[in-house]
Amino acid sequence: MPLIDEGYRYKMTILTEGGRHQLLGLYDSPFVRRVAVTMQHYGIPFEHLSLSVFRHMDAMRPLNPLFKVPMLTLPSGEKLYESAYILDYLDELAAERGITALTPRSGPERRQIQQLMALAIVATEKAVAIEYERKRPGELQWSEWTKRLRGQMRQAFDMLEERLDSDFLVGGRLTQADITTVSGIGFVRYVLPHEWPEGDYPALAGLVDRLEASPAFKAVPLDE
Ligand SMILES: N[C@@H](CCC(=O)N[C@@H](CS)C(=O)NCC(=O)O)C(=O)O
Repeated sequence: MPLIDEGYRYKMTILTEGGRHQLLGLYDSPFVRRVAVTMQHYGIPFEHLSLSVFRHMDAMRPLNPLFKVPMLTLPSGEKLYESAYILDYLDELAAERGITALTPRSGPERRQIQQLMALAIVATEKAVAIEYERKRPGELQWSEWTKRLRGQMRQAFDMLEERLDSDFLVGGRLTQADITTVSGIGFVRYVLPHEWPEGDYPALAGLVDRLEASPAFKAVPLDE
C-alpha cells in the first residue's frame, strides 16, 4: 500500500507552492514538538506532515532524504533543518509581527535561556539515545552505555530542577527554555516512562503540568 496517496501528494504540492509553512515529523520527537508548540504560541499557521523517520521512509525520501526531523518548509519552498535554527527563524518572524520572542535577540536573558536550553537539550538527546539503544537487537545492547546515558540525562534534569524556583525558568515569563524542557520531559514520560522518576523532580513536574495544560501544548499532542 503506498504511504502517500495521490490526494495527499497533491495537497503537499499545493502547500509548498501556496504560501503556508509545513512542519515535517512526528510530535513524539521532542525536537519537532518544541517547534510545533512555538508555532502555536506565536500563532503561525502550519500544515503538519505526520511522517516517521523510521516507519515512513519511502514517503519521506522525496521530501527529506536526510531522514532527520524536524524540517520546516517555508512558504517560499525553502527548507530549514535543525530545531535550533528553525526556532531562530520563528523568533525573527514573531518579532517582525510585534510579538515578544521566546528567546530575546540579545542581552543577559538570551544567554541564560540558551544555557538552560543547553541543559534541556543534553537531557533530551541522552533520552533519545537511550531509546535508540533500546531499539538495537538485544544481543547488541550495551547496558553500561545506557547507564552512562541515564546518568547524564538525570544530571541535566537535576541541574534544571535546581534552577527552577518560580513558575518559569527565566525572568518570570514563558521562554524557549521552558518549552524545550517540557518537550524533553514529555518525550521521556511518553516513550520511556520508567526513566522518569517523577518524585525526584517536583519543580519540573509542576512546570510540565502547567505547560502541558496550556493551549499551545494541548494543540500538539504527543501521539500525532
Ligand atoms: N539536533 C537535531 C536533533 C533532531 C533529531 O535527532 N531528530 C530525531 C527524531 S527525535 C531524528 O530525526 N532521528 C532520526 C535520525 O537521527 O536518523 C534538532 O534539534 O533538530
